[in-house]
Amino acid sequence: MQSYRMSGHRAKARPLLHYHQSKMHTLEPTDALLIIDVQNDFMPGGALAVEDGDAIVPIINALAQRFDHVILTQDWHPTQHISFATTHNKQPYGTIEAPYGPQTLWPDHSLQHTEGAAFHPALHIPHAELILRKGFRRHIDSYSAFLENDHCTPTGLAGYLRERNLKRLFLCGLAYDFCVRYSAIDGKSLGFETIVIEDATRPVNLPDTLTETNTALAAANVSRIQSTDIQE
Ligand code: VGL
Ligand code: ZN
Repeated sequence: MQSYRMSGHRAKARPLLHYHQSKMHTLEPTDALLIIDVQNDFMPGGALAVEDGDAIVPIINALAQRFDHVILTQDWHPTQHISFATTHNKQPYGTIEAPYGPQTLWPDHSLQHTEGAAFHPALHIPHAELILRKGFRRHIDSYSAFLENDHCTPTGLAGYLRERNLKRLFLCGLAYDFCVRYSAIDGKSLGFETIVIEDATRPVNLPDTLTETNTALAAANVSRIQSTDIQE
């Protein structure tokens, strides 16, 4: 955090830098872009559609070109997954009590090896180094790219990043208030500097989830920036 003090009579008053105003970020070789779940089922018309979800695809394509290291995640569920409302004969968007705590129920989505689970066809990141699949255990959902929803089963991503000496993560993708949120918070608590690129993400927007996410990210000291705040 930086603020400007008046020093000497020639100093011109400059506005204080508010905490929510982002500073410019210069990319370093130990940075990675972590792109969460840019899959057909989360696009308009998809099984679990995120409003305007497709608007981020060109932004992410352009962003990715500026990173040496890019990692994609892919939500990847088996049939009868615990997060599917149909598995419990319930309506989507309610909550059940799973052994690991509350679990939101969703329409069937990201079914392994279906068109809905495929990446958006316009996503073009030939140099992506890792595609990490998550949510493949029938009895545990995984919003976070690091830890499944029991908050203890690791996906292996933290070990991968450490072994590759990747220290700072810029997050984007879908959905802001679920998988981006939990990935950012877990990444931060596992010791990575973690930054969310706001214009390259969109929320599902269930009741309260957007404001809860903003509060949770602020509490975890995860910063939020615009893609234009990144300079070469
Ligand atoms: C997601 C709900 C269920 C996400 C995945 O990618 O944010 N949300 N599965
Ligand atoms: Zn899912």
